[in-house]
Amino acid sequence: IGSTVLGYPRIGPNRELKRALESYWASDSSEAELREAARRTRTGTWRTLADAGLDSVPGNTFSFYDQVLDTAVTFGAVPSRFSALGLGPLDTYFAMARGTDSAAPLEMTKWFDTNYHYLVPEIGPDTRFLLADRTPVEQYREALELGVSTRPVLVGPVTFLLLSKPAEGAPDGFRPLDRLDDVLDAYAELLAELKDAGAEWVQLDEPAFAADRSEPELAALRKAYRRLGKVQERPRLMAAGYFGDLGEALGALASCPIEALGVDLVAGRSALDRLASLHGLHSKTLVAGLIDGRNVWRADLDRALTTAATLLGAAGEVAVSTSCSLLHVPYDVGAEAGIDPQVKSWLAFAEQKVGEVVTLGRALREGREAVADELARASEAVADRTGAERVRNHRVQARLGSLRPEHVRRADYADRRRAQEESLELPPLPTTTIGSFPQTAEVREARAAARRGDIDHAAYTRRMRDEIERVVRLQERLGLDVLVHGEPERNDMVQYFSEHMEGFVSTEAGWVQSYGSRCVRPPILFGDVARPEAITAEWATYAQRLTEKPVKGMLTGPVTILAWSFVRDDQPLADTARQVALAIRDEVRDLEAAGIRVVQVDEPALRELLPLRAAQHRDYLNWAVEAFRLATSGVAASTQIHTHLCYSEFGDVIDAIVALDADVTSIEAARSRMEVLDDLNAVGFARGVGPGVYDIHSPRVPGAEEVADLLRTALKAVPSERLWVNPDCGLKTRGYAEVETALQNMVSAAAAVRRSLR
Ligand code: THG
Ligand code: ZN
Repeated sequence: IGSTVLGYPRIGPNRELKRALESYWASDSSEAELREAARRTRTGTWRTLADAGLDSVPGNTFSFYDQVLDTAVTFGAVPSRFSALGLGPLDTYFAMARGTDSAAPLEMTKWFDTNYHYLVPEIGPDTRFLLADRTPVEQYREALELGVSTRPVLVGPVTFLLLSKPAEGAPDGFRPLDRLDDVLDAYAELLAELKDAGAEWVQLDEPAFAADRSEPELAALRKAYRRLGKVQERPRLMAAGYFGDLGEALGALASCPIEALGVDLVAGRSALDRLASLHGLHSKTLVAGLIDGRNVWRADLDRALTTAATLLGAAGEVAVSTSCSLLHVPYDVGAEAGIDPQVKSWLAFAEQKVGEVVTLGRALREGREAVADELARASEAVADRTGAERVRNHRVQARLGSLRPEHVRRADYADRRRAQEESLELPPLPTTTIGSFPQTAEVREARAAARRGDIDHAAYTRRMRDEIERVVRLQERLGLDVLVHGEPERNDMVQYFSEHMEGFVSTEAGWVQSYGSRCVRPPILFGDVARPEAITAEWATYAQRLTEKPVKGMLTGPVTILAWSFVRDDQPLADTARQVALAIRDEVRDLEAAGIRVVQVDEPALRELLPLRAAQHRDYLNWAVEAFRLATSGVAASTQIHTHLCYSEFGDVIDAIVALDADVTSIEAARSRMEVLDDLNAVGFARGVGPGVYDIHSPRVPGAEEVADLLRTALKAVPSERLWVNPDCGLKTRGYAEVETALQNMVSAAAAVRRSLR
């Protein structure tokens, strides 16, 4: 294998695939045009990777939407509500991803601890597994025609089943993993066809084993790779685990009759010591994941080589690779004209990381001298970053050094409550929104024009103020109790704050796929974080001057800012979190000083950064909670702190939600019929809570009676003094027509239930 990468971005260097998909979905282009655009992005990737000099080029890394969905479709796991639609293969595939009028899409959820989201296959006792789709074989042939013999990459059979959920109607106790034997038959058939087409290697990804796994699950892993290893005519097999230390799965895989094992030596560096004595590795190729596939820093190639050298005796052959697929980083740092040259010299995106792997591969084969220049330049970049003055802010460091326990403590809740009642004079069941209002074309256009320099600062401010005034008037007309300014000035909640803080740079083209055709542009946090001046006070106070009702200031919390950025790797995440928290703390205090009485600090990504292994949960939750409290405890008892958390699956973080000590927490709940309230009660949560009363992710507008029903359900779990009324999430992605009606219904439902309280 020599040198390789585990996977590559696929949306296109200029998001060509995104455009092609969205145009096809809008019926503005044909299937043939979409397929042609897809073929071009694949060709580009294969050329890039082969020309760069990788010894083994990954194949099948393209996807029209998601690689887990691809796996389900390849092996025939298409639920009948989609196959019954009678659509062609591609439209059936998109129906599973996006739903249709009559068929709800597959559920979408986070891909381990990344910001990528995959579609959850539905597997039942009756799912008929077979080799239903031969895309991996076809793409192997397509690359071969260009002269590249690729190593097709597939989601491994055990991870595939572990990520699936039982289909509706499956009997109690059924687990998708029960179907392992049948799935293995289908994988075996695909392996044989790939062999027949000429493939020498196939990569099977098993990242599920970077998380805690039970003994039966480990047994399933052993069984799977013994079975696949014994397939008569097959390509050589490489099993790859990433996003952490594979723990016991490492030994399980090493004992199986496969030819290579890919390990993540960045997130899973702790496995290093055990590799030397790993039984079974001597007859295998160890694919050492030494280049970080999830972050954007240039590697210390010298250190990586030293690590690789220590492994030479442990395995039959040592190859070098990225720690995981490069799907999680942007294409090319060379496309960035706006990043400060010094910071830019510290960065490596996907293309640059391929170069790093090639250099390591040559060094292993030909000796360090053969790549002396590359190694020297890498060392210089690393040393320059370590020594750079601009990474350090002595004032911030001194401030961190002087933090005391009282900096993370607020007044007693009872006192806060009294002071806030007096200050805010809210009715029972107060109504509010999560913060953002629909982003109209005019608002986007104004932001773009300001960026291009087509309108000056004064004109931009006027346009934003007009929008804020419109949104405030609308909320007054609707009769909401706590208003927001609507956030017209923000693109993405993390991008916006990073652009106004020191210690970050932003990219112009650094898009990373989040799900389907949707991308984000994570900011790069390279140095000590500081906030030179107030960021949001101007907009919030403008809104507050327009109304007697309290206006809620809207901020993003420290954990979410870290989760959705590329973060420096030269100090513990907890330290970086504290710096971001101090910046937010200043912002909260500035809002208070400007007369804002309610401040919301959102932490939608609190669950996202939770480590994959339970043994590390407590440490993470401690610093995450502390960072939130540091950000929010600098204000008077009378200032009401809100927070908002998206997504469900709160189970693992529910104690942390209590520990945040926010006065009011809004949380997703409409789809689970308010069940989250019982969960909160069970852990002694006794603060204000706003369980979302309607699902903003769907265009459906709920009726007032339906919302009132939900509120009555909620009142069984929460006393009226603590219950708030709000949607599930921000309204940014919705249109005004539906938002107005939905909020109107929400407000009248609150009024009706309020009347029945008296
Ligand atoms: N911001 C960031 N990360 C996130 C979210 C976010 N991760 C989790 C979740 N929210 C992911 N959801 C989305 C939803 C919409 C889009 C991206 C991620 C999206 N992106 C635009 C697109 O691809 O067309 C680009 C937006 C832009 O122009 O900046 O619609 O909210 N950081
Ligand atoms: Zn949300």
